[in-house]
Amino acid sequence: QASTSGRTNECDLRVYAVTDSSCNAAWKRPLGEAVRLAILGGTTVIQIRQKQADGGQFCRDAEEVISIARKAGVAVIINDRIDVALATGADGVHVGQDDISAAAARKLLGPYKILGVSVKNVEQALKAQANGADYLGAGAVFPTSTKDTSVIGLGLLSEICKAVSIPVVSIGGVNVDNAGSTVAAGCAGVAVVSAVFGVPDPSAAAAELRRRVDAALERR
Ligand code: TZP
Ligand code: MG
Repeated sequence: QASTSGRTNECDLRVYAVTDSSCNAAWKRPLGEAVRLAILGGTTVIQIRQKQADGGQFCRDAEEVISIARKAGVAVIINDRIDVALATGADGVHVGQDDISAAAARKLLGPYKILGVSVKNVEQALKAQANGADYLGAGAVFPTSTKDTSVIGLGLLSEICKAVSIPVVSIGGVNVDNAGSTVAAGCAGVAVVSAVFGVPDPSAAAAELRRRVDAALERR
């Protein structure tokens, strides 16, 4: 990724779709098909999150998603697995607070891969930024059944956005109805699992999310 504004590893974070094997299974949609539909609707970045897959399957899935996404100019971020990201030539990695540290991830990735870090408060956000994160995922902002995690709400989300200079995406229970409120709170985009992959029409869902995010960005 070339730098366009002094910061390295820019990435269009407006509609950030995170894959989840359970959503794809529920709708009997193969991963590649789900990703194709999400991108067709206007998804700007894809994260592959395979909590169950072993390394081999994760690499094959990543290669397939990368080949689909590259043609559309959409970045692909790998959840947790730096080895999978490096082996497949993905655009970057996303790590949580219990994964390998942001500092270690940055060291392993080198300067030119995108590094995202999950945060729940201002302290974690500032630390991740200092340790080389390119963007933050803050949440869960709203209640969600996709992941067993605590809810931070819009107030804390806004504090996190104000505290850092890197972009923040909202995650957790984000949908078309509340996406705009997280952008109003300072987010550069929204990260979703079920709002795109857990619905009958991922393409239409991504398109509506994109409209809501773009409209909220316009109003800022
Ligand atoms: N991290 C914080 S909440 C969450 C993750 C991965 C789940 C988001 O899923 P959904 O379906 O968009 O609420
Ligand atoms: Mg993780």
